[in-house]
Amino acid sequence: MSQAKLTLALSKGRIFEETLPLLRAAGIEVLEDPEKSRKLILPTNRADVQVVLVRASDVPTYVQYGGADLGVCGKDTLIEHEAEWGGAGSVGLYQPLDLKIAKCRMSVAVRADFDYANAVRQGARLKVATKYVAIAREFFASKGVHVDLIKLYGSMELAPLTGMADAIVDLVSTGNTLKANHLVEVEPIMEISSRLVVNPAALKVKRELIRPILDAFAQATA
Ligand code: PRT
Ligand code: MG
Repeated sequence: MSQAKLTLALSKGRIFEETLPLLRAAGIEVLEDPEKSRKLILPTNRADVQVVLVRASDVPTYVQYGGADLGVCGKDTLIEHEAEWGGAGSVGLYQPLDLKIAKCRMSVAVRADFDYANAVRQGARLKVATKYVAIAREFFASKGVHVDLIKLYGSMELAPLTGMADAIVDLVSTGNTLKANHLVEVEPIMEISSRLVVNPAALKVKRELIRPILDAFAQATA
């Protein structure tokens, strides 16, 4: 009888690196280094577990459609993915654990010479560039601030510098990127960490494979 195989979706970089210790706690060793290999499917020490490497923003999609049984992605990515599908809870992804890895915060930043507080006080209409349009829309709506959102896919820092936007909404961890581009953080929006997401059908069908991993991850992040 062919054995069921478990597929875990991860993105290269910080999420892969920071998930490795959790996998190890579950007795799983990834056998290849994604920075050295061009492979997109990585074997592990367990014949019944494999890792697939996808873009960070594609992790929820892979798990939703069953291309992977489970995955790890930032809360930012999850919120934006769910917004595309009609809001929180609409996608039906099971989110059992905050893994407390790849931590950062979502913030508003502006050019050092832009008086954000004053612009908000005056009720000015702000041009805001971001990759995180759902989070930005919800945040400014809750403040009653009118914004024109400009969707970008990266290098948000450039938007205020070129005059295209008054502000950006982006992730900040050390603050070095903002500093290097003469931007200042003016308002935090939310704390971000990475979550485990599980396909609900997989959880039923592959329960005996998934359950011990959930338990080991829960213990390692407690
Ligand atoms: O890079 P790609 O377009 O493929 O996707 P991605 O940027 O979503 O992936 P990746 O691997 O960069 O980030 C994956 C997840 O890590 C994000 O979804 C966040 O949940 C989390 N994370 C944690 C971060 C950061 N910290 C972070 N600092 N993601 C991005 N950054 C970027 C930030 O956007 C900014 O450009 O790093 C820069 C700021 O860092 P500091 O240290 O200079 O403040
Ligand atoms: Mg990135």
